[in-house]
Amino acid sequence: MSIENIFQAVIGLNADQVVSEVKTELAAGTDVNAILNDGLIKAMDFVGERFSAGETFVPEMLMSAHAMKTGVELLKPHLTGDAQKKVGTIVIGTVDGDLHDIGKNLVCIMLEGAGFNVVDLGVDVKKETFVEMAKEHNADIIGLSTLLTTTMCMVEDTIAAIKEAGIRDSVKILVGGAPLSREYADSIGADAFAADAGSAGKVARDLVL
Ligand code: B1M
Repeated sequence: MSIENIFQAVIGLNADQVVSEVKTELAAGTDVNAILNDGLIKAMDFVGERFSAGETFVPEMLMSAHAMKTGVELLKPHLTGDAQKKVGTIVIGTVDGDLHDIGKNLVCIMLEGAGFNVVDLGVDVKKETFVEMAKEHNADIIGLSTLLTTTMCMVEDTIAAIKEAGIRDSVKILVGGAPLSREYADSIGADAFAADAGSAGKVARDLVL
């Protein structure tokens, strides 16, 4: 019932209420994945549907996104295991031209939970930066995220840059984001595709273990 309050707080653009409701649920011992999936993520999906239908607009979407991110921050310590041995390093970011980071940030949390050292480059990341950072951190995996159909081509461009830099044989490439698919990932030469944050940890582990 109170997970419904979290849902309502996100769609109601109320970050303070998200904080208090999430704290209440954590204190009550509610499953963290239920808070994440049935409260925060479900609310963001709902906001997206309303946006698509022209029933809500960018400023409201931003405020809901802020409210959701505030809730995710509270969940973070509960989603990641602090005593886990690192299984590898992943350099991850949202590709050039794309500013969406909520999904990518969730993926980062799940990758940390799966035991990775995560180097998050943020949003609007140039292909050269992915290459430089992968070299600097001796990355096992490069993770490329995009939410826009207009920036899907930057995923392919970044993979080309990784090949040109001569590091393709030493890194695996994981891609994800709503407009991508396994078929598309295969067609552009990525090693793996993860449909959501829940599967990203396992997919990434399978790449390196
Ligand atoms: Co934007 N936006 N947005 N937006 N936005 C979408 C993506 C859109 C589908 C909405 C719509 O029209 N229905 C649409 C894209 C349409 C298209 O490309 N064909 C869109 C648009 C058009 C735009 C703008 C162009 C709007 C405008 O200005 N006219 C603009 C673009 C700005 C830019 O990037 N250059 C824009 C801006 C914004 C905001 C800034 C307002 C805000 C982003 C805030 C932020 O991220 N900090 C925003 C939001 C919030 C959305 C929606 C509503 C929600 C996205 C989201 O966070 N979903 C979105 C509609 C929707 O998706 N329903 C929309 C929740 C998140 C948990 O899911 O991001 O899919 P998702 O991530 C999942 C998986 O995809 C996967 O795991 C994640 C967790 O489960 N995943 C990976 C993601 N990355 C991965 C990487 C991996 C593996 C898995 O490995 C590396």
